[in-house]
Amino acid sequence: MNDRSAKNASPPGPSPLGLGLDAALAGAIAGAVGIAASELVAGLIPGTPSLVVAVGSFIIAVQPPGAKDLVASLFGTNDKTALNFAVVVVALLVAALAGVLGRRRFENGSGLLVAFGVVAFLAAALQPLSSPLLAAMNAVVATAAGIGALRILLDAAGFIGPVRFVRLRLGRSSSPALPGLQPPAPESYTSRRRFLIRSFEFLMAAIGVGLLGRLLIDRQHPGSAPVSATLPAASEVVPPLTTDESLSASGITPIVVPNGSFYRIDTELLVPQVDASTWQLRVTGMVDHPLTFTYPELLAMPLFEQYVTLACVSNVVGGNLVGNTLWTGAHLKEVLARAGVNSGATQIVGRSVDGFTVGFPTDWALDPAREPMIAVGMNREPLPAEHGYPARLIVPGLFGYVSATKWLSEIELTTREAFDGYWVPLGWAKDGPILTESRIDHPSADARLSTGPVDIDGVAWAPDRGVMGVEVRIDDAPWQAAMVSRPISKATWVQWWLRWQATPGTHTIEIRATDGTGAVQTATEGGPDPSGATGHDRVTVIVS
Ligand SMILES: Nc1nc2c(c(=O)[nH]1)N[C@H]1C(S)=C(S)[C@@H](COP(=O)(O)O)O[C@H]1N2
Ligand SMILES: [Mo]
Repeated sequence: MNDRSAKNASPPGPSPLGLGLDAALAGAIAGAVGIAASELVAGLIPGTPSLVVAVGSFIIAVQPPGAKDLVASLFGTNDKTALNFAVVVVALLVAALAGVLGRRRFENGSGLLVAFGVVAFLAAALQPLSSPLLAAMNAVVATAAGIGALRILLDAAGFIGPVRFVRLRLGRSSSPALPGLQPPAPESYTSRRRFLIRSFEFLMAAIGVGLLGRLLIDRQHPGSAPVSATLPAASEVVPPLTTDESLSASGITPIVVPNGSFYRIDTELLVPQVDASTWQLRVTGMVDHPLTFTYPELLAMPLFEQYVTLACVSNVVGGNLVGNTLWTGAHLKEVLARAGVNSGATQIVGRSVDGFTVGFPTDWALDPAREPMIAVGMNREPLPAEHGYPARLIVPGLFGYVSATKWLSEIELTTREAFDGYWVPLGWAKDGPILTESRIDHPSADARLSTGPVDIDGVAWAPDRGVMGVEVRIDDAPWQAAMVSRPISKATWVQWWLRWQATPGTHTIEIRATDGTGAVQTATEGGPDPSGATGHDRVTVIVS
């Protein structure tokens, strides 16, 4: 009746479903070849965008307002890998469809791959720092490689063009059945085997080339500062920490987090590499004297040091998107004073080279009790690229999303009404003061413990109101005060510790902090959106 039933009727041939699967497999592998080729080109030729990254960035950029939950979890390191992975999987599915379409008319399949290449090109060309020419070049390479592979694989599967001919030829030459042992394999079986071997070879090649490309791409985007970068000594330095400013309980979260373990959150799939020799920081908007700083000019400003705890609004209760470190930088207030802020300028907007933006109240920054900074150093080293090299904002007391602009390129003075930072239209609060939070680091959830003394410890923070105390509760027993490290400043977290005499059974450990104003951390669970997560951290342990 139709093609399908005709095929069904011929007994030795593969089923239509089998044929469809072969075609889909051919398409998916052709897609893998195309993606691998594009990754290699991006890895070999600096400045060429990775198409996978471009499509991922495009998805990040077009997130519809209200996609808060997706967004809340999108930007950790693992989530970046997950997004790249998802882009590849969807691309392979589209390519599989191209294979199915191409088995009857090759042009339909190759047409779909071309369309896909165009989409990838547009996504790449739209990226703020990309070269459209290199993007186009890479999209052409990827599409050509994909179409070439599709042609070869569909041929090998016996679908198109010189198919029958190729099939017969391959079928004969490749089946040197051992004399006397077996009858020659049926032609379709042999050619299918050929096809599967070919597919496997292409798949292995694609994986190898793709991983090599990925490796080269990652090497172009290190998280560290360039090796040539050096940081001048600050003119105002902090004294070494006193012994009571950090607790010595073994395994406790360090009071100062090393650069390599500091959490990273941003919208970039690859760490932006800013050339400090051409980079400039501009101070614009409602000021008397717009200013421009080169990197050497910024480093020549009086630099100071301070410990500040930075936290992410999307951190969940008990989460690790928070860290305390020693920042070095220029006084934002001094830069603003030089520029001469106009009286109506109620908002400070930070802009990044990558287009990311923040906004926070001018009053917050000018409050005599705090010292916001244009940071250039972290733990007395140049800012690592993944934390904003060459310069970023650090504003004590505010969540990163409204303040801590990495790869800072512009500070604009405007009004609160005139502009909303990147995350505000996506459903996060316009104001982002860090909430009072505390976290149990030990014991871990569901730990099995022995009866007797157990160390309970963790960190608590309430920048920049400060932490006054931390209390622990075991089951329904009264709250008891934990030992707390002496706060380095109101802008930093503290460590807390309590020794507990564990008794057999299942127990719940709960924690709460009191901030510098005397306000006790709320037990009401909420967030993280729009203003940060609330509620007490709790772990359940089993003691025997
Ligand atoms: N350019 C840029 N700066 C940014 C972001 C970003 O996506 N792009 N994310 C902000 C957010 S949400 C946080 S929590 C902090 C995290 O800084 P870190 O990665 O150094 O810990 O950076 C802020 N600065
Ligand atoms: Mo964040």
